[in-house]
Amino acid sequence: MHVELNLPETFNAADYFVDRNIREGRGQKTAILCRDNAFTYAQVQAGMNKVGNALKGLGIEMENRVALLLLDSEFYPLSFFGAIKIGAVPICLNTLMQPKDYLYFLNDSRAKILIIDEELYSKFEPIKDKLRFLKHIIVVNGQAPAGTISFDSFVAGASDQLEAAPITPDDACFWLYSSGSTGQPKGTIHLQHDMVYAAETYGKQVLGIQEHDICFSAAKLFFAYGLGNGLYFPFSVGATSVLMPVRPVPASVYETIARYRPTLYFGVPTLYGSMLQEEGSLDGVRLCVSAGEALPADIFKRWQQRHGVEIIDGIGSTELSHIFISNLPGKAKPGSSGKVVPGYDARIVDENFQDIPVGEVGTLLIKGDSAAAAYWNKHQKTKSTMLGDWVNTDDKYAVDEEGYFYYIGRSNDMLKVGGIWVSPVEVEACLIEHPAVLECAVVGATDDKNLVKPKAFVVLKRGYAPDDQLKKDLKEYVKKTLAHYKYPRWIEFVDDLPKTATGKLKRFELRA
Ligand code: 3UK
Repeated sequence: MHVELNLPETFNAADYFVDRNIREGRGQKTAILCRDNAFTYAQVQAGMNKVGNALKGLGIEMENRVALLLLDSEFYPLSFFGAIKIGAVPICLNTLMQPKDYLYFLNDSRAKILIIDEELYSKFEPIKDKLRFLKHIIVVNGQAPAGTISFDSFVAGASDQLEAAPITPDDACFWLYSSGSTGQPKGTIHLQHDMVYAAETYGKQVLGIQEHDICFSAAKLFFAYGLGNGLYFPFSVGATSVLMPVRPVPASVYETIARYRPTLYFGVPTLYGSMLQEEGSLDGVRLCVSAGEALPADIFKRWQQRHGVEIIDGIGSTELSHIFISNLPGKAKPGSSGKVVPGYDARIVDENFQDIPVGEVGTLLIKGDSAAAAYWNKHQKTKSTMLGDWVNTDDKYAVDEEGYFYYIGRSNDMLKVGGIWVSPVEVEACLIEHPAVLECAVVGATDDKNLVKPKAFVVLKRGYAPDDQLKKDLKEYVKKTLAHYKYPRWIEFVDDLPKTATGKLKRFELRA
């Protein structure tokens, strides 16, 4: 089912998500709660306008990319919407990556300016001389190192009045990088109308979000999931968002819930699992949401028993902006991803793209107007994913007679670990550089909570002892070389690896 947005010919998402709230009388309403501060919509508007004017002052123009490497704080909405308001295109970068990843993101996107949190600067510093297009670095939340501009001096003297750039619903709006099992991450180009579509469909019809809601997303704003939860869903109705700059662990999350009493809480399965092992309450929360990877039925049931609140699982993707199949409050089927969200259509197809009967497993295709336009400068990948109206999710799914969808697995080797992509190929390429490793293979294995984590099978070079110390060393090696969540939780030493006649690794044989 398609939902008609009827947006005007001239449309700027920053005007829609920020300025409209002031026009509709919500200027004094709290938009953001962060650390000890509250920011009204009028304050967010003034800050956004200052950022927009300051970007213009540095020569940033329409369609230029503005890279954001930011923790969740009030600087996120100001920078994100400040860029969009002048027609520039923010890129929300994952803060958990390593310097070499930032080198790629910044050169691939040709961003002219980076707005970075002081706490993350050390991950950028090693690559700063290798950037071919970056001209300016703005540092927020701390001291500006030599060669950078502090946020305060960036906006000093900038006006808090700004006319929105007269762009269209189909102009580029923001990018997110999405990773695959092979090749570099893909800059996923989203348009001005995409956030509106997700807010009108999932936001209003599944969450039933309203002005009096307070959202808290443990999943960060740089994820497509967190960006909706913590920014454009609440801003679509003039609600409030709690932004937490620190790492989302059970203690920080329970403390934030107790302090700000959100009504909607958004997490990922791994975090729900670890929150069940710690003390804490959920007073005030009316609904919990899970996405990123399948929520085990056991976690759903234990959460319901302990907190008396339902977790609704839904599947979304970076390419579709947000969730397109979801359980509905009060109607959740544990272990299922739920039903198609109104506004989207789903097909389950065979390898020839023919629809297959109910109950059988096939590839999930999704249609809906929050889909990305293309991957930046990746023509072949764009063609194999964006199939006209349909997006190929590369997920294996089956649907039952009642229309509930069941996640079966990926059609490639990618793993979802704590809701974030891990490419087995990347972890293997890292392990192989360790002096002790001759060959290795990485697959997904399930932990005691039935959640997937990377496991490595390792063939050692002659002269290395297969002991626990070496297992520890190998884990540490990956942890410090790649983003930490990618490290193998288990290492198994083997004499050889299963291969095809042509020497291709048979990864599927190693899966438990
Ligand atoms: C997997 C799930 C089973 C699935 C996302 C909510 O995760 C998000 O986006 P990504 O691009 O990954 C997309 C892929 O992740 N997946 C996500 N949710 C579920 N598998 N059950 C689920 N509930 O393989 C999908 O193709 O990182 C999640 C909203 C926005 C998002 N971008």
